[in-house]
Amino acid sequence: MTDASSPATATAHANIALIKYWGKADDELIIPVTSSLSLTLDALYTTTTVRFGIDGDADEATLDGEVVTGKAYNRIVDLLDLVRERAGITDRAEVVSVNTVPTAAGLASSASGFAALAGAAAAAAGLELSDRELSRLARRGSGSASRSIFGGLAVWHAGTDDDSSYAEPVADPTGLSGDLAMVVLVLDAGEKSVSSREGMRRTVQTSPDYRPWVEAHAGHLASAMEAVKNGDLERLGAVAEENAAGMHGTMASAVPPVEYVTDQSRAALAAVKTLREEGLPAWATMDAGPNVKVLTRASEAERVDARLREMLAEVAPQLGTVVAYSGPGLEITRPDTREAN
Ligand code: 2P0
Repeated sequence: MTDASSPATATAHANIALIKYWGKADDELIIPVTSSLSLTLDALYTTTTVRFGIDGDADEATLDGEVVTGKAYNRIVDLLDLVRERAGITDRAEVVSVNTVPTAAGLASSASGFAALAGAAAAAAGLELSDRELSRLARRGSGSASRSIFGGLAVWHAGTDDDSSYAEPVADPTGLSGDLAMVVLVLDAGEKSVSSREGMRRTVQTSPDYRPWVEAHAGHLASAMEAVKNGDLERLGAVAEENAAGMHGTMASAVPPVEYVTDQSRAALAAVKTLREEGLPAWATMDAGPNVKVLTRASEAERVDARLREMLAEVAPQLGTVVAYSGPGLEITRPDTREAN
């Protein structure tokens, strides 16, 4: 027996795409143009508690103790509406969310945030959803959140409609995900100048390089999946770097350009290349911001981190780094239910 008014808490971890999602085929349902492949990270996560049935006629939300307003608030309400519709309830909810991001800020992630919200809201409303259904629900909040339902390596199948666009774990016969690490170079912890939503819309509509990138993308994903199957980190790293560079190329030729890459980002990308020349496993990827994420082998991660901090000390004195490893999928707890058992 579930009680729709009892709270539920969910924790979801951030993920970084190795093969990217950039561009929507359907803005409303968040159906992407391309499928994508990601690694969920242990060090970065969001914990969210949702309770339906509060007094008043509006949902309430806080993030790290601050009241959420504006667009961010509206996106939370939209996701709660989907859950209410499905559960057949009209109750307003209280949402309390906490981001855990060590050392430096600026990595607060809509992926972990909407995955945790989807999990907590569904459980608090008494819905029993499969991981695939949770992935589809999280996707409606933020595309990349579909992947944060799962730990380790996850693939988000683009699909063509709400039913067919979901993420799932990638078969990992050699246990490669356990050998992976990501060194996150936090060059700038501030708000990004152009939201990824606006950046991808502009890229799809105006960049002459967008279609060629999409055409190359299927080959990148196939190559990455083959690399995972064979436990081939070198191949995975090389294709991830190529796919991300291509994505940023499409942004550079958008009108006006979507510019996330800074001089410091370029210095970090050059440093990663130098590390490879020194014989260390290191490949760079970037998302909708100036920070550079470096894929490496777990056993080499501390060395890669130390070398990068050394090499970038002069050009980026403010640099903060986070060394992250493969993290778990969505965890849901319902305090009241557990007590009853
Ligand atoms: C990704 N990014 O695959 C890509 C690579 C950024 C660059 O997913 O509009 O916050 O909410 O679906 O998921 C960031 O986009 O965008 C993102 P919406 P989201 O990780």
